[in-house]
Amino acid sequence: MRVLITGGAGFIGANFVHQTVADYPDARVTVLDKLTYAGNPASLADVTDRVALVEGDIADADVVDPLVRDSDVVVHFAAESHNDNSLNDPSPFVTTNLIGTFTLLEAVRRHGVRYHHISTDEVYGDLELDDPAKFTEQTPYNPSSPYSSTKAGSDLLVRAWVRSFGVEATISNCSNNYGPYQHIEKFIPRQITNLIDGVRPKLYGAGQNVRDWIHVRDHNTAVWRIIEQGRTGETYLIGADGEKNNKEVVELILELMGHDPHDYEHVADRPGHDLRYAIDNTRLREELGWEPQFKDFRSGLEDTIAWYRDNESWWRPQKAAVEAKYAAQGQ
Ligand code: NAD
Ligand code: TDX
Repeated sequence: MRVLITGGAGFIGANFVHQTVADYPDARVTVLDKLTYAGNPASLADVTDRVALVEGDIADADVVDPLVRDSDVVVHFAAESHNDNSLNDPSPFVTTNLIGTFTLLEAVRRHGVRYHHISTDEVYGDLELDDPAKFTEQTPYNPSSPYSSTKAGSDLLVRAWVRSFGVEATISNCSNNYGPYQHIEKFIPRQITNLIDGVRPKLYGAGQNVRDWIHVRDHNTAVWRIIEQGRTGETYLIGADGEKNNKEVVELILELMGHDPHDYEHVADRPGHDLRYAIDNTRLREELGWEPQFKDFRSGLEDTIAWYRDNESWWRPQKAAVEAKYAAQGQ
């Protein structure tokens, strides 16, 4: 099996590459990654004997076409992925998330290659804090930010290419991931690395916003399950019943790292900040028999903290620039 993984030098993609190499010894793995600020070849350093890393842009048809032609399945993770960045400069979000996905879809259409599209629960907008509802595959799209709107647009392109051209594709929309190799601009690794540096964690606004946390390895086992057993043209929501508000998460990180759980700061809120995400994973469980393995958030977080402590050389080069950018926006 020849697997093309876009964005394989990013957080979830790199974890997916590691899992693929471990679980599919016969797979021939190629990663296509532009190596933006979020892509780090060091995340693949221990699998270089099994993985071909091609540096290139998913929006460049000349790069994409031969790689897709020589693949049996394309798993598309590459994206501009950070909401805060999309508020400062939406332009690369449009190019990568929309034109990049379009370019891949045209290539899989030409060559008849199986395609799996990685997306987010943010395409559904947000829920009220006191609403018992969760997102399902039937929830109407209602994205809030430039990031989530370009992800929503990319999902709709996939649906149209399935219906109009018979492309063999599946889509998954997952909730917030945590685990090793996540860029330190994101909430959990930012707070862990702040504490390593003796800096207090930063909560946007009142910290009441709720995210539905899933360990990245559970996300990726679900993706493989969908690739192998999912129905063409279908969407599967991925989540592990991990709803927590941001204040709870920061308090737990502080406690696990040996600090007073209330020793954090409130900083400027994110404009348009989505209140709450929550996934109903019934379809994934009942149709595909998937179950999360990392059911204990506390121990998953402990392992993640240990990873950032043990891998300072991986994140240290980025830390000063990330914090300078946040400081400039009062965060
Ligand atoms: P990330 O920002 O850590 O990694 C993105 C990767 O894509 C990087 O390696 C980057 O270099 C690469 N890339 C960016 N633009 C590219 C381009 N034009 N051509 C080729 N490569 C390019 O992102 P992530 O958190 O790993 O997210 C991966 C995917 O999962 C995204 O599609 C994201 O929307 C989705 N997702 C993420 C989460 C989450 O919690 N992080 C949750 C649900 C869905
Ligand atoms: O310093 C911070 N303080 C803070 O309170 C940061 C960086 C974030 N936050 C809040 C904002 C969110 O409510 O924490 C929550 C999580 O923030 P992010 O890590 O930026 O994630 P989010 O915006 O929820 O989006 C993530 O999950 C869905 C990923 O970045 C997306 O790619 C994915 O689609």
